Amino acid sequence: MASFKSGFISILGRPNVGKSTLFNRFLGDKIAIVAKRPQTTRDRILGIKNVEGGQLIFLDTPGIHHGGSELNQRMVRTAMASARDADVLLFLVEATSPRAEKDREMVDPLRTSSGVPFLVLNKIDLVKKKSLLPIMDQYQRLFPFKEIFPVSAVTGEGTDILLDEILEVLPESQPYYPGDMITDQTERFWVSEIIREKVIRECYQEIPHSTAVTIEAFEEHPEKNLVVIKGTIHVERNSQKKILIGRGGQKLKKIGEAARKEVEAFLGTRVFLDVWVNVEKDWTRNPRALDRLGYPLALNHSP
Ligand SMILES: Nc1nc2c(ncn2[C@@H]2O[C@H](COP(=O)(O)OP(=O)(O)OP(=O)(O)O)[C@@H](O)[C@H]2O)c(=O)[nH]1
Ligand SMILES: [Mg+2]
Repeated sequence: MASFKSGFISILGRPNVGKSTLFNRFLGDKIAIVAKRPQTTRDRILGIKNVEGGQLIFLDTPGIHHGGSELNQRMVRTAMASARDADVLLFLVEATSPRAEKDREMVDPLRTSSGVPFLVLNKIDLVKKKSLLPIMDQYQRLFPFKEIFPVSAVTGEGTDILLDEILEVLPESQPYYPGDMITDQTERFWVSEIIREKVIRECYQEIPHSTAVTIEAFEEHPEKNLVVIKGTIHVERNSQKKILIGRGGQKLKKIGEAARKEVEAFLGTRVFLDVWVNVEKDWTRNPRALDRLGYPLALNHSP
């Protein structure tokens, strides 16, 4: 009988390099939220891809960065934890702004993991092909990557080759998850992320990293082809609440509508989405508030 392969592939790198975009590309679905802005992903997001002869379990992670708040530190810890036991590590960098020297400490999590390290040079759709070789050379000197893959997560260029090589190096193993499962995140969590994405897209200038979203109710009414969802956007200060709501409630309405449309398309039902705003003073610095709002200390990802 042909052997079966399965394992965990952790996607790591600085904020905004395209980790979540690549993750979604592999999974063929928008499982993780994406934004033009850095520090969008805050959790370890798991996505399962079944192919002939294998099951690939991708872990999208928060961008590795230095930041002051407890939230920032927990995000980075989450990323590090997902590297620890991974079988393959995809270290993502942008071909548009290579900085091998500055990435010296970024590759630290690769040193302490037994996973096979691949360098993924993303966003090659934005640069001339001839600029790639010197960048690959710089990174090869920085760390003994097993291989380097130039890709574009947006166009898909190079991603099939990368997928084949990942499967190649995965260990022989039974699948970890049932064949019909695509993620371990709940619909509730996904909806909270979609709302947070719309907030980032609408209000990043004014409220860059101060929002969290919780879902208080998620009631399914199949007989009416309807799901009723109640969510709360938490901000750190009163002034932020005002910005988020906007004049005459316009901004919050826009955020709610954009989120509702996407959730409706995803769930395939009508959705009634009720979104509130709450001030949770300085929550990004408060360990107890972080626990409550969905950002506990990093756990291991193993099933
Ligand atoms: N042109 C181009 N843009 C890309 C590519 N990959 C990602 N992007 C864009 O880069 C931005 C950041 O993408 P994300 O996938 O959110 O990046 P991330 O690494 O997950 O960011 P964090 O979660 O904040 O760490 C988005 O605007 C993407 O559309 C690519 O291959 N080419
Ligand atoms: Mg991300």
